[in-house]
This record gives sequence, structure tokens and C-alpha cells, in this order.
Amino acid sequence: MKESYFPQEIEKKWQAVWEENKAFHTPDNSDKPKYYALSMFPYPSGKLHMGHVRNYTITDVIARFKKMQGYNVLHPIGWDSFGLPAENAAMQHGADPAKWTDENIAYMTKQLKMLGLSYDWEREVTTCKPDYYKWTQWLFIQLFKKGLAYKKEAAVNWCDHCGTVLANEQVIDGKCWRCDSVVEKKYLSQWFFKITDYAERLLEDLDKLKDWGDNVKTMQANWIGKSKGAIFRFKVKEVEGLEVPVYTTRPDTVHGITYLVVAPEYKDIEKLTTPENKQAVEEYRANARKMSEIERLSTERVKTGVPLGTHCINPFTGEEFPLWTADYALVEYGTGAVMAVPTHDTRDFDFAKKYNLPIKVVIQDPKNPSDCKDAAYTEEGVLVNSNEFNGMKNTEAKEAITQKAVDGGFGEFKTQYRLRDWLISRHRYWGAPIPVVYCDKCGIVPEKEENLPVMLPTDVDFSVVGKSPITTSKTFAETTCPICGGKARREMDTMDTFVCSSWYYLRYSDAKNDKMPFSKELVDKWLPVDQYVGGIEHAILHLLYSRFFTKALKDLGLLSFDEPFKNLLTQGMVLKDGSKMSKSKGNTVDPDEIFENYGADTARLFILSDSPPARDFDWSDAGVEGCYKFLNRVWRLVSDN
Ligand code: ANZ
Ligand code: ZN
Repeated sequence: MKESYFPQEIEKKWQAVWEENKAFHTPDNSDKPKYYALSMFPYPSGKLHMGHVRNYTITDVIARFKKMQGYNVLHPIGWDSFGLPAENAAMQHGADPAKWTDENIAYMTKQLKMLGLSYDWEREVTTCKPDYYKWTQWLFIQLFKKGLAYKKEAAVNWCDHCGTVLANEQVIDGKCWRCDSVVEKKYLSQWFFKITDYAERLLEDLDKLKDWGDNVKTMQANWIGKSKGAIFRFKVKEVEGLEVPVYTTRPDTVHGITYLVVAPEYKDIEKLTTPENKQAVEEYRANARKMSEIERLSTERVKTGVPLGTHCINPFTGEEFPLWTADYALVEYGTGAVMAVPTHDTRDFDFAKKYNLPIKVVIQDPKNPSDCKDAAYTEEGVLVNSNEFNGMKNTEAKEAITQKAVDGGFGEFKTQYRLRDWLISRHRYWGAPIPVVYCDKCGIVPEKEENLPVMLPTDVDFSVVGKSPITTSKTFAETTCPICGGKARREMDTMDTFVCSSWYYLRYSDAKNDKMPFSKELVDKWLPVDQYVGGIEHAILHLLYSRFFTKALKDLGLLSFDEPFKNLLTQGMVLKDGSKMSKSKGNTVDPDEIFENYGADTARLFILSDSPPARDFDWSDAGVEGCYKFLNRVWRLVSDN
């Protein structure tokens, strides 16, 4: 044994031995109990950053520990390798996204090996390779056949900077999750996954996830956003046969309605507008279209609106009240129309004040009744001015009033979710092509399974502006219809990369299968993942989508469990000087330099020793130095004896 500690030598030596002996190869057949340790797979951006180092070191330690405890440990790695950066690099430098990606993967693979991670490299998956995206496409077709993938014209989130649509989950506070630009609305025909069919199960099953942090579960629950209330339908006085339905969580306030608001994009708004009001309404709507979601929802902004000129009749009281349009009513939520009760809702109160609309108190605190002249009363109380419901507690009146609407045929009980369907089509090149064709005779037809993968064309021009490079291919669009054999056109959109990452953890169980995405036997053997480790930024996006995929694939009979990740650890961030390491702040530490100067073990030790895995962690050069000295001491202790 050498007298001094030369990590660069000793680490290389053992890494070569591990590689030669396939020390981390995981057999599918073993008498030992299984354990599946998984890190969120990286995007091959070019180089590892310290966040990666922390994530993978934590999982590696768990994997090695479980192995020593006698488990047959699956600890795989792969690449989430479709997506915008490769395409942008191609557009800026004329590089081929495939080549750019391959080079990055090669470099980062070297780094992962240098870090001494105990991966079974034989199970490596790369989402941009045809042997993987073939199965992403195959899964799309199964979802399509089940009615869980569909196409519709919709107002979608548009990021002009990225030149792409975004799923709702990718819009954070009205801004693009990737570049922080303000997101606009656009009307486009797009593909969706029907995640809303699973809203209730996604919510309920959170209870089963005993070893997930409460914060992630709460974030998912809020995102799914279940609320209980009622739908009431109001007849329109001026238009025979037309009704406006509203969704409310406060049926107890129905006798206090003094006006009704529809969203500027409400489908019947033109029928509801009188000729005298037409011009003002048109102008208001044009303005609303130009505004971003973030502006519209801002709580600081004064609420605006215009009257439509028509009226609704309250079926409970016979009272008439005016119809307005205002942009605080959102077209995608509930029915797109709101019954306004200024006395008991703050938003409605501000609006009524501004436009001098009447107010009517219907809930009061019996000990301290308010006339609601200065502010809305939003607490619990007892009903007043509410006919036969007077004197009832408002919490009880909710059900009684809704029941009256049900009996009278003008309403029903309604549970509502905030969750929207997942928009998965992207107008981009570097993604898995959506495997459908359009035939004039047969309509939208999925590609024949034996023709998969629908390959990404390579004869494309990356310098085009304002459209997807895929549209420049001379060979891609034209095809034949899988049903009638006639001429047909291919779908030009590709899938959101979050589709690829929604099932990669399943593929590791059977990474080389070329007959199926995975065999049922192996997927049921290895899954669910026993310990998943990754960033909190995926609390909603990736983790919700993966849970949805697992449930949908279970319903398709492809697997037998309904939650993919038993334990979840969201590791904290790596900070430097108190703020997150980022290129733009110029406070990054390059893992390569640490490996070169101190060796990977120092990096691993330091990143684990300084704070608990879930907490943020402050990088310090003195800390690295300290760990290095410690390892030197350990070395001497062994070599001296
Ligand atoms: C009358 C009412 C009276 C309301 C009251 C609240 C308080 P959550 O809990 O988030 O589900 N609403 C319904 N549809 C809307 C839409 N498309 N755009 C904007 N607001 C909408 O919210 C439900 C409440 O949000 C509903 O209950 C409705 O206002 C409003 F004292 O109805 B409420
Ligand atoms: Zn056809």
C-alpha cells in the first residue's frame, strides 16, 4: 500500500476493476430480495453540476448500503435526452441535435464513472434513441385506443421565447418554467392526455404514499384542487331557451346574487350581448385576449368588466339581475360563469363597489351582524333574506339549498377539480413524433404498431424560423393510411419530453426488450421503486405525470401496481454563498475540478457530511479541504498499520 493518499490513482484503479468484473450488474434472477434505488435521470446538457453530484451520491450510498445488507439492488441510469436545448444548439450553431446529444452523453458518462457510482450500465436507457421512443410511441397508441389521448382546439399556454406551447404544469406563476418569460394564450389544435379522468385516484392514492414528504403531497393535492359545490342553471330573460350554468362552492349564498359574470371567452357570450352593448363588449374582449394570464389574475389589479345588456332570473327568488363579462371569470374553470355575491365574496365586493352594483346580505353572525357596506363578510353564519332557509346555519344550508335546486331541476351537486388535461404536443423537432396519420377518408388513424418507430426525419433544415424544422423534411409528411392504404399525412408535432420521462423507470426493469416496452413479469418484479431521489422542482410535473402513467398502464393490463415510487426523497439544493449555484450568478463549482484536485471520494464525502440530504447545503472550499484531510488521515491510519 502506498504511503500517501493519491485518490486519482486509487479511484481509477478500482473503477476499472468494477467495470471489468461487472460489479454492479443486477441479475433478474436472484434468491435475494429486490431493492430498487433510483435517481431522477439527467438531461444531457453537457456537464454534470453539483446538484447532480449530490443527487446521485445520495442514491448511490443507499444502493451500496442495501447491497451490503443482502439485497439484489437495481440501481440504473439513463438520459432524458429529447428537448429544447439540443434543438436550440442546432439552430444556433448548425449542430445536429443527435450528435450534440451523443457527445454530451459520452462526456457525462465519463463523469458519472469518475464519481464511482454503482450503476448497472447494461440497463442504460436513452429516450431519444429509436429503441426507446418506439415504445413511447407504442404507449401513446395504447392510450389513444383507450380514449386517453385526444386532439382538440384549445386556448393553450404559449412561450414566445421558447417558441413552444407549455402544459399548465410548466407555467409557474404565469411564467415559463424554463426561461421565465411571461406566458401568453394562443388558440391551437393540440394533443392532450386525459389525466383528468384520474384526478380522484391521483388525489386519493396520495394517502398510500406514507414515505413521501408532506410538502410534495400537499403540492399535488393543491394542484389537483378538488372542491365540492353545486351547479345552478339560470334562465336568460331576453333569450328564450338559453341558460347560463354557474359553478359555486357557496350554494348557501344563492339568495344574495346581484349580478352574474361570464368570462370574456365564454362560448355563448355573443348570444348574451344586446346590440347596444355589442361594441363595448367586443372591445373589452379584444383587450382581454391581449393580456397574459398573470396580468388577469393579479390580485393587485383593479377588476374590470362591461355589462352585456341581458339579465338572468334567480330560480330561488324570481329576482332579475344583470349579466356582465369580466376577466376575473376564467373560461377554463367550472362553467366559465360566476354567480356574484358581493356581500360574501371579496372579489365580487370590489367589483360591485366599482360599478355601483347592488348588494344583499344573506349570511350573518347573529351576535355581531354586519351590513357589509364596507367589506364582504366571508365567515360562517346564519342565513337571512333567504326565504325558508332563514335561521339555518350556512354550513347546513349548502346541502339543503342544492337539494332544492336538484328537486326543482335547475341544479345539481358537483365536485370540481382544478387539474386540466395534460397538453402533450409540441411544435418542435427534437422529440418523439406523435405516431398518427391524417387520412381524408379515415380521419385520425394511429400508425400500425409493426411500423413503429415513426422515425424522426434527418433531412431537415434547422435554420427555419417560426415553424418546426420537421416541416421542412421532404420525406416525412407523406405516408399511406394504415386503414385504407390511401394517401395520408403524418402528424408533425412531437411529444412533450415529460411523456418520455413518465415511464423510463419502468423500462429499466427490462431495458433491452424489443417485443414490448417491458415484460409484465419483470416490471412487477422490480417495481415499485423502493427509493426515488430527485429535485423538489418535480413535485408536480414529473411526479404527477408518472403517477398518472402508472395508473393508466395498470388499467391497460401492462402492470399490476398503481403507484410507481414507494419512498421519495427530495434532496435540498447546493448553495454557494447562500444562493443556488447557477451559471447566471457565476457561483458554480465545476465537479471536474474537484475530482482532479481532491478525487471523487472527497466530493462524495463532503456533499453527504455537511447537512441532511433533504436540506439545502452550502458549498465551502474549507469544507472540501477538511474532507480531503480526513480521507488522508484514514489512508495513513490504514497504511501505517
Ligand atoms: C358564489 C360565491 C359566493 C363564491 C361567495 C364564493 C364566495 P374554488 O374554491 O377555487 O373551487 N368561480 C367559479 N367559477 C369561476 C370561474 N370560472 N372563474 C372565476 N371564479 C369562479 O372556487 C370556487 C368559487 O370561485 C365559486 O364559488 C365562484 O364564486 C368562483 F360568497 O360562487 B363562488
Ligand atoms: Zn384512410
